[in-house]
Amino acid sequence: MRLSAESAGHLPDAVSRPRYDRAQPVGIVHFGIGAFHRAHQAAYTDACLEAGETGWMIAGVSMRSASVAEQLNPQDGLYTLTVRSAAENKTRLVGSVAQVLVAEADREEIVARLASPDCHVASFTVTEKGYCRKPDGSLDLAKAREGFYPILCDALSRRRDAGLSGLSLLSCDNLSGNGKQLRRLMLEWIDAQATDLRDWFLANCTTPDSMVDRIVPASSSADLDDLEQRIGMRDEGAVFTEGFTQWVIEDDFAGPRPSWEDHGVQIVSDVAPFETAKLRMLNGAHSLLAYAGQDYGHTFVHEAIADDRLRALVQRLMIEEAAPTIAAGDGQDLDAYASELITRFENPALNHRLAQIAMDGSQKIGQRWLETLAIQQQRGNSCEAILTAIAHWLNHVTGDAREVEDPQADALRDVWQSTGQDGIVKAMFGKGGPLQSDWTPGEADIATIEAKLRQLR
Ligand code: CS2
Repeated sequence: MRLSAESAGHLPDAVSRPRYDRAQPVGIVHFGIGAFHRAHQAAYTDACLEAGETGWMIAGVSMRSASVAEQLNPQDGLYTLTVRSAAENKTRLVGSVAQVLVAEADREEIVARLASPDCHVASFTVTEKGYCRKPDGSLDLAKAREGFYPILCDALSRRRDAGLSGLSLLSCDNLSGNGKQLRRLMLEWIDAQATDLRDWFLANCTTPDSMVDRIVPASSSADLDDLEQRIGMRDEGAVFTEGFTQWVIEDDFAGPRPSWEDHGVQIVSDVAPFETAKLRMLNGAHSLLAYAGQDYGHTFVHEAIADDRLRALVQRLMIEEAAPTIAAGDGQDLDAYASELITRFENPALNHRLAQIAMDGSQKIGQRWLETLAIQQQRGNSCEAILTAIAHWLNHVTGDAREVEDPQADALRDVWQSTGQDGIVKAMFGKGGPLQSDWTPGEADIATIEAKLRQLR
């Protein structure tokens, strides 16, 4: 039996089910409806609907592949969310997703959904590369043409022409100042393609910054089989996650939104302290574990963090290197945060693959490692753990040991081929290289990274 609105009544009692009427307006269009969104924002929104709010069903948009549409549409948008820890598996049915649309095939419907008076929020988990930035951070217009920009722009023009309100454009990706970046990039698109929209956009739309946090490994077929055994039906859209969840959003909305704050979301005036801590500590440690962990022969995060050598590096990266660069906000305790993170990484039930985190490194390490390096460099400090992490990343992108999944994979390999080991650090991170940042590798940094690389290769 396949999960659907009709079969959901046969789920075991232990699986809690939405009690609200799902035939209600779509208030949110979400770009990038992967596992993360389903375990995070869609779950918070489901809690709002369950509490009796109306008008906040979500239309999910897949930018490229039709696979999520094929998983969820035959199930009437329903899927289960399972929280996993050593102690238990707790499963609930989530009802907040109305449908999944695919960017190219359903373009007109997506624009219509966004241009509807019912819609108030467009949100995004398109991953770092989905913003289509060049190495210098500006918008790559050729790539942007294939992304969400033209769709959103058409929908906003239609709203303006119809005299409707603007939208809150809510980025939920792991970029620093994600809302500010989205705004800058949207304006670059508008300036190039739809100058007449500029003033209306500025006056009517907002782009709140947000920090999102929940570890959501990609679901495997073994996970789905195991779930089927437990719940007695097949759920092709099932997601599996940890108990921890956090969402901090800048209080800057263009119009109505769900009362997410009633369900644990922090609505604040400044997201920066939460976001920098999360990116530089959690994600920074994750990326270190991903590259060094695979070089040390590990497959999963919980295995890598149990390796004393890696654990020591992670601790050093978080506490000695990243934490001192973060201006902690009220009530934020960075030492406590670091030890909570270690405990989360240790979760033996998640099976979070290092290879999943290793993807798209060229888009990630800027906000995860290079910002810390730049700040510490200004202070005259060096960062041994991050430099070690860079050596492992450089080793990874040779493509010799493992397949490299990265939009810049070819460019990175070309740099390796034309440069070789001597000079690789400058060629990658120096002016004109593929990894532009405020960090300029100094002679000592280069020597540290290259010495480490020699041990690896
Ligand atoms: C991970 C993140 O894949 C990755 O790059 O570091 O997806 C991480 O699991 C989340 O940001 C946790 O909130």
